[in-house]
Amino acid sequence: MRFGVEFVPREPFWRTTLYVIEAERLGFEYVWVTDHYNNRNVFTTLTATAIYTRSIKLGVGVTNPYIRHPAATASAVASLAEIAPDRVALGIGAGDRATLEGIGIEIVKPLPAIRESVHIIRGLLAGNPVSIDGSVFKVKSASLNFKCRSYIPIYIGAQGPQMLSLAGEIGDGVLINASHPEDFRYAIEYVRKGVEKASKDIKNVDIVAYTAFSVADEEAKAMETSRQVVAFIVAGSPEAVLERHGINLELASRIRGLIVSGRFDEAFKSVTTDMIDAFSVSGSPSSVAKRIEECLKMGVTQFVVGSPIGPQPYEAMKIISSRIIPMFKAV
Ligand code: F42
Repeated sequence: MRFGVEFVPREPFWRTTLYVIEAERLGFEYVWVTDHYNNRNVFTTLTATAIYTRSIKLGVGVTNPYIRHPAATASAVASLAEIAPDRVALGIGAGDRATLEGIGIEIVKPLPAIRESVHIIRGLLAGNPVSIDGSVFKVKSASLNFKCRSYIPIYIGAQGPQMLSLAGEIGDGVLINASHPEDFRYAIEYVRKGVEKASKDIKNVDIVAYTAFSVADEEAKAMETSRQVVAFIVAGSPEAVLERHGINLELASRIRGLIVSGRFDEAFKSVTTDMIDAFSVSGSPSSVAKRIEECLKMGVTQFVVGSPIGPQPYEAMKIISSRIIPMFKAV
């Protein structure tokens, strides 16, 4: 099992860079940086971390085909790979609806948009001239003016069934935004469908658990730290997902209403332990290790610890490095 860590570049770049230097020292194999227009830019963040690290893989986790044309994304990742050869991975997804709509960008035909984006990006990175008369992208003839000398695996950030299958079909990997084994059971079934459609071997697809995570020796403290992130996850979760975890729909919609109206404290207070259990991996080292084990059994091949990581992120990364990663080294 590979371990990664996710950072949302909300903090000054030097803090994220220090976290990534520490993550590399502690044995994390991947760092994934999220991409939302209102946070620091994912490519400048990854460039800074590339310069101060030697081996940790640098993942765009994840961009989308609407904020930037796929040909421009190809140029950005190829440029990053020139700075950090053979260390870059590209994650692309439909984009966060609320964030994009906030700047007037509509998510249109997400499935063809992702399929066509991957076609354009893969072609450009391979050094081929690309033309496509797609239902979202029309490209007469595109090519990069420089060679990309690294292979850059393309991961699809996916949650819906059709996107999950598309990820299995065309992706080198899939980043599944979830924290509970039942969600991975559900998701991997669809990924498998796409893998079979492309007559691929699922062993060649990196199945990534992109979790909300919090670990501390004190279970209650770890759980408490996830409360805020879980409130936003509950607010954004489709009813089918809430029902899968037996979450009270009325309470979930109350939390959604509180968040939309900016009454965050009340929203956070309304989060239940069941919600924290369903939408995060939170607790003591032994309880999170048990959850990771369950995800492994579902077919997860990379486990990404996402925000908040723990009450003290540095302490939490040290706990993961010394008491959790070694448990899964051999598997
Ligand atoms: N989003 C960001 O903006 N930034 C990030 O850094 C980020 C990180 C991230 C990491 C992992 C991950 O899994 C997701 C992440 N996301 C991030 C969220 C991601 O960008 C998407 O918002 C999220 O994955 C939800 O999208 P989805 O994969 O579920 O796809 C959506 C669009 C969806 O509704 N899919 C449906 C499905 O079944 O998969 C199909 C929707 C569809 O195709 N509808 C058609 C249409 O044309 O709209 C019509 C209906 C039909 O069936 O044809």
